[in-house]
Amino acid sequence: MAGDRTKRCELDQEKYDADDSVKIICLGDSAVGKSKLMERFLMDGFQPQQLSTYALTLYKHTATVDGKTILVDFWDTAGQERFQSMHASYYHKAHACIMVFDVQRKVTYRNLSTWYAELREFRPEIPCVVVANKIDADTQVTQKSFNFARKFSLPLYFVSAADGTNVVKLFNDAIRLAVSYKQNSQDFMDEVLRELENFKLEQKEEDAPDQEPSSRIESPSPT
Ligand SMILES: Nc1nc2c(ncn2[C@@H]2O[C@H](COP(=O)(O)OP(=O)(O)OP(=O)(O)O)[C@@H](O)[C@H]2O)c(=O)[nH]1
Ligand SMILES: [Mg+2]
Repeated sequence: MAGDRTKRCELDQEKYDADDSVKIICLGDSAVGKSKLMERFLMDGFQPQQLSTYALTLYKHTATVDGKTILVDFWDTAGQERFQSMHASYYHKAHACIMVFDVQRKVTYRNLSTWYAELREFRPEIPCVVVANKIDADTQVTQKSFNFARKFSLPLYFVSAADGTNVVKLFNDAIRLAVSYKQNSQDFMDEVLRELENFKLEQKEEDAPDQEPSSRIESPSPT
């Protein structure tokens, strides 16, 4: 039971409305190295064994951006086909996206367009970065040009979770992009959601005419 409560609390997405909290999601095919990149950034470690992510893992991180403490939740999902396409709540309130492919497997690069289309369906405006992972296995690949990133004007990072190349830079840039998106968000969907929330609040007030206005919008006091 306590476990259930913790889970609900962890997945409570209202916290992402607070100024100091951002949500960054990770997308890409299975085995491109999404989880290993997270582990490299957060634990500065790399265990080569393959343990495919089951559905969803949340990684928590605290960062300092322009002197301000920011709580970052990284959402890491399974790239396996049996989990595609993802539930809308994975994208809900995300402030940035890290999209990964494996430089050794062309199909994972080709599939970026499918991941990107789904991302844009739910989050039309959030910053997205493209990540070419596993460059330790083929350093020549950094000389290649990858049109996908250019076509959509997305930043491209050549990284390696195995030896750590560019991993810290990638994640720090993604955090900065998420924070700046949050501060300047013009996202149409965000505005629609805000409008809907205000509308619901107004409706509630109309439905409860006997109560004092202040008591209607207060949160329940902690017990
Ligand atoms: N050589 C090399 N291997 C890597 C690198 N990053 C990940 N791998 C290997 O690739 C495999 C898959 O890595 P994961 O991080 O589990 O991949 P994932 O994208 O999280 O996969 P799913 O959870 O199934 O979606 C593992 O065997 C890792 O050891 C890298 O930078 N270089
Ligand atoms: Mg994984």
